[in-house]
Order: sequence, then C-alpha cells, then structure tokens
Amino acid sequence: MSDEKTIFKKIIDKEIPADIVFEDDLCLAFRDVNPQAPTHVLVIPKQEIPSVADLADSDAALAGHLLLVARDVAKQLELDSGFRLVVNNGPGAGQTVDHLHIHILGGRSLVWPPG
Ligand code: DGP
Repeated sequence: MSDEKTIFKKIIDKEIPADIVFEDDLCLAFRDVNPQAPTHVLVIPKQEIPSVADLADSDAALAGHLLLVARDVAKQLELDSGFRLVVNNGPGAGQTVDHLHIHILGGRSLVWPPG
C-alpha cells in the first residue's frame, strides 16, 4: 500500500468534507460524490483495509459490522422498496479507491445483471 492517504482516509480524518449519514467507532457512511442512483452511500471501515481481498480472517467481526451498518443505513434512508450492495474488488471490477467500501444504491429500479 502506498504511504499516501487515500481520499477515504482523508474523509475519516475529517481533512476533507463528506455528507456523513452514519458514524461509529468502527466505520463511516457518507454519500457518494458521483451518485449512480438517487440514494448512493458508501460504508467504509475506519481501519485501512484496501479491499475485500485484503480482509484477514480476524476481520470477520468488522466485515459483519459493515454489512449490518449497510442494513441500518438502508432503513434510515427509507430504501424500503429495495436496495443493492456492491463491493468492487480490484481495477478489473472498477475499484478506484483503495480503501474497502460497500456501495448502497437505491431509490430507483436496479437491473440485473449489473454492468
Ligand atoms: P469504486 O469505483 O468502487 O472504487 O467506488 C469509489 C466511489 O468513491 C465512487 O463511486 C466515487 C466515490 N468517491 C471518490 N472520491 C470521493 C470523495 O472525495 N468523496 C465522496 N463522497 N465520494 C468519493
């Protein structure tokens, strides 16, 4: 991993602003700057883990926590008719920020399969 802070680490450290919808000791959820749906939120761990592929077995509780926070944020934002969780892993999957994040997408109908 490069020594340079990722943009998400700068958001965690409050060096750059973000529209935060949820925060606790372990994670942060904020609105995506380039929304792909009427509601598009990212859930990220405060711990610097670059991607799903970098999760350790010992991160199991944290990984589960992120999923439960995504559930709670979807409820908080009233995505009652449905929402999608997406985790891009690696450049081939379109990951552009090397800090693990779960996309929450909702507020429109979502087609399958995704692109
Ligand atoms: P991915 O392609 O899965 O790595 O998604 C990264 C997302 O991060 C992308 O949808 C745009 C979003 N993003 C990038 N920079 C910023 C930023 O500075 N602020 C916010 N809120 N979102 C950002």
